[in-house]
Amino acid sequence: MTVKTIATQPIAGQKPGTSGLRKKTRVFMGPHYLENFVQAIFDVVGCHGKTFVLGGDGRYFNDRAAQVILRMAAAGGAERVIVGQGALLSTPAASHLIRLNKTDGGLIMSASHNPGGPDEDFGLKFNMPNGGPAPEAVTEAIYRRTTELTGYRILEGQDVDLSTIGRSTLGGMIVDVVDPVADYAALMESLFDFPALRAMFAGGFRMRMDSMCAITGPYAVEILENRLGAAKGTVTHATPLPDFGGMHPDPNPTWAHELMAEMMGPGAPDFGAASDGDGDRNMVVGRGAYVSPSDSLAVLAANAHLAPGYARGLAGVARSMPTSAAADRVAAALGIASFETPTGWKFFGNLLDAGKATLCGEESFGTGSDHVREKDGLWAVLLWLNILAVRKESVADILAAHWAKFGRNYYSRHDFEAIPADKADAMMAALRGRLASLAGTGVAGLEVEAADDFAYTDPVDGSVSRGQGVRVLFAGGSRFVMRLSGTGTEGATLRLYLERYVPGPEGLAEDPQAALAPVIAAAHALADIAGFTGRTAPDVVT
Ligand code: VG1
Ligand code: CO
Repeated sequence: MTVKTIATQPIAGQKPGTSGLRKKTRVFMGPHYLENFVQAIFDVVGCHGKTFVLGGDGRYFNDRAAQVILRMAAAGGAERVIVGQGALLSTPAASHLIRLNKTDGGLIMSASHNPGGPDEDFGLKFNMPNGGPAPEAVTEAIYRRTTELTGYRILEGQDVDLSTIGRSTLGGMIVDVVDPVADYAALMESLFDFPALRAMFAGGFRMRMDSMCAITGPYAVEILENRLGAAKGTVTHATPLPDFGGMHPDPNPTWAHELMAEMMGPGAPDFGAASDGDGDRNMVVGRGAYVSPSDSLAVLAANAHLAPGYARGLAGVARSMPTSAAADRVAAALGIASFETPTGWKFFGNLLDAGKATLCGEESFGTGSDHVREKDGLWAVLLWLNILAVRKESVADILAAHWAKFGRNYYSRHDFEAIPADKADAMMAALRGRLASLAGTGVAGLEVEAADDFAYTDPVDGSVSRGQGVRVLFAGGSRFVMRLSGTGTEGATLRLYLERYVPGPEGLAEDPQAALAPVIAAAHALADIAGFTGRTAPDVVT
């Protein structure tokens, strides 16, 4: 087999966002697009003699992209690539395989919660030897490399059979096709009390897990139904499909509406959950009780010690800046450190590696721990189940008790999607321009206490990330945050994050949108969202 060098030119816009490079699938399928980006990754992280993990969430083009990446890895002299059978791996399972096999990193094919299909989205990201998403310095270097490429190297050869578990070679490179589920399931079994969970299911506990036709299907069936004895059919939409069956695999009340309807309806099971395209997000719902992701992180932090893997307690808790401060209150009560990072899991990596944080979470339905270096949807579901098995209370009761003890951080995120990018940029620029003069002024009946553009200094390596979101803090502790999404592929998505703290004991059972109404009004007035974008109401409320 011969290695060919194909002449190419830089392709504009190959800049990784919050989590890897995401574009329309047809863009990724365009001439040299995938190849250029993969070559830039290998040029930056090195390829010769290295071992990588490769897998994706099964979306359209996943199988073809895997074959291209394998041929390019072989051309670059990689020693070995470990591939999930069928080129499938959930993001947390890929993170685990990278760590377990002490590899040099991994390539994960996914656009995560974005829809899939020929007319939807595809994505690719590189994860480091620690199993976590490449930090900004590395993604920046990859981007710079895409702007100067003149060629890429690829092996001429046939497709590798990825449907059969076992070892083969491609040129001089070893290809190990592995069961995508087995090692991950073993890791979960090492963290959680599987006998107690089996007993709970055997005792009649009922659950619904909506895998949204995405990657967690096989994982959830194996763990929940096969190993824990949940009733057959507990996992719905369990077969990963190239277009996710037309579903939008984003586990929130809007897109997981089937699950929501069942959980809020008569005869609801005890517990419900959903996960996203690549399996790193989770939504958790009790019977008649939706759990906001920020509250979920706080409840998990307060109760993690009930699971064997966390029985020794937590070193610290980290959350992204727009995530509510509910977890901070738990950390303070536990006497452990809390950290506030920019949006995106790559910012948790150093804290986890340094042993400063054990649990991390984002308001965007992401929770995880130091067991891998990604957020992990099924892990969060299993930790909740473990807590339920020990406490033997309903989700609603656990939430109510949590708020009674810590007070409640009412929280909501409003997304305004597909705004023309220039309008969104103008709005953010205008708001940023006014930040310095906002403190002390009044808006819609609230008084601004402080306003800034969030900057983060990594406590481990000292790297600084600026411009991570505008935050406006009001007297009394309410706040809103505004930033533009870094994962979208069409126009700009404005994310407006809203929070209001109520200490209790009164006022803990309000509807979040009603409780947040003053903050919502202030945000609209201050940023003039309607004036800049023409939008008066969000597309998605979570
Ligand atoms: C969104 C979320 C962020 C998350 C990221 C990747 O980013 O807000 O919290 O880390 O998606 O999640 P953005 O830039 O669009 O706000 V996933 O499950 O899409 O890998
Ligand atoms: Co995801």
